[in-house]
Amino acid sequence: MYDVKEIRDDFPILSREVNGKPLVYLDNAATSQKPRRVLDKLAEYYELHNANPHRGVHRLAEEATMMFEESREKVAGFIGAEDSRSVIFTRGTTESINLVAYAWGRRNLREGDEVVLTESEHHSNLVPWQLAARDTGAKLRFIPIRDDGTLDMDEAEKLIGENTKLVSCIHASNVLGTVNPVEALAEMAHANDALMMVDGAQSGPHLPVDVASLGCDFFAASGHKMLGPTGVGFLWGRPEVLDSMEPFLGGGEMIREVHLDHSTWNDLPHKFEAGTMNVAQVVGLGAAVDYLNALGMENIREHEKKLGEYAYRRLSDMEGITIYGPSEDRTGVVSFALPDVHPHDISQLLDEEGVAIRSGHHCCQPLMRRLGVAATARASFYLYNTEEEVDLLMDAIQKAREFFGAFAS
Ligand code: 7TS
Repeated sequence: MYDVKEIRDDFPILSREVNGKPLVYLDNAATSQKPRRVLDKLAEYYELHNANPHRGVHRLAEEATMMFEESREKVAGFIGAEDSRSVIFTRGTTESINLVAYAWGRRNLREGDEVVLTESEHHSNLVPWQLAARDTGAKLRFIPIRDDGTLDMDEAEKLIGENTKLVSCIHASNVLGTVNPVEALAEMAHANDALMMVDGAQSGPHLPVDVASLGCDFFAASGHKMLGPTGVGFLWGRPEVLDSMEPFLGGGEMIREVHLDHSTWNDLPHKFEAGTMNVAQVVGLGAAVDYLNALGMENIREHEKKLGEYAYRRLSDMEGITIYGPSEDRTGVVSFALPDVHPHDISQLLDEEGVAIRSGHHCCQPLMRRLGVAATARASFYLYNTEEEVDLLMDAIQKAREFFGAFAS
């Protein structure tokens, strides 16, 4: 049984107040809150086990190594990766994509090659490829979105061709709530001997993910959006592709032998984990994965889908409001705009009611241009949000409307 009241009790921050009102936290696409189990794990790690893993034979170093590697196994299981050596810990999605853009992109792209992205990418799946394209002479191509926020797959079919070397795409949008058909894109990429990368920042925390059935070659996600600490995320890569790549960062731990004039590389995953990692955060991410598994990703998806649809329905009933993104098959991310009110003003007024939403371009400036706006207001739900919170959001929006209505007249 999915008992949201019980779940909320696991998250200490959810019982605090903001401006004298109970916190209604609806900025989960930016970062999630953390259950006590994760917070306790961080404290336990530092209080009892802290050491530099992989480098010592003393007891603490062994315990730290074991906890670090256990997290890798947990993340691998969570995304259906057969071989845990194919899970590389990074600082998050942004670093994971940069790793691929540097370690794979700089070596494999050349003039005439194309990297296919979409119009709805977060800047972190766009700027690294702009930099790689600038360095290699490769070109970027973009799959357009339809007016409802879904990808134009007919255009995708035309764009992905013999010059394509990589297709990289968000799995779920942080603005529109769209879930992209990455399986179909992976098939198109592979039919052209190209690789497929999936930005899973907004899917890993919210949808059951199985990298084998997605058919991708790389999958990136951030721990802090899936109940884990900040400063940790991961890149999964198909082992043979990771094996064929040169390192990203050089330093300790990623080497086998170092001479004054050259070095050789460690095996996976260590080849891509230079220097002392965010060990406590990696361990905390393992505890977050345990928490998600205990609830069940199918149940979490179901809960958020219901909340997203309920919020979409309630917002649609409001006169004059614009809601961005598809009306069906959406995640718990809902972007909207009120006539004649700047999204920043909406979120500021909502904050006075204790309701935390986000406004801005959400690191998707090209998408904002495509939508013809500078910014949107965005509510994003997670496993601990409730229908009552959607109602509080609606009450707060109504209040904001009345305030601006009175102000305008
Ligand atoms: N990709 C997508 C689709 C995202 O939504 C985000 C963060 C990132 C990549 C980058 O993740 P990071 O953990 O490396 O920073 N999205 C948001 C957001 O929507 N509001 O704040 C951060």
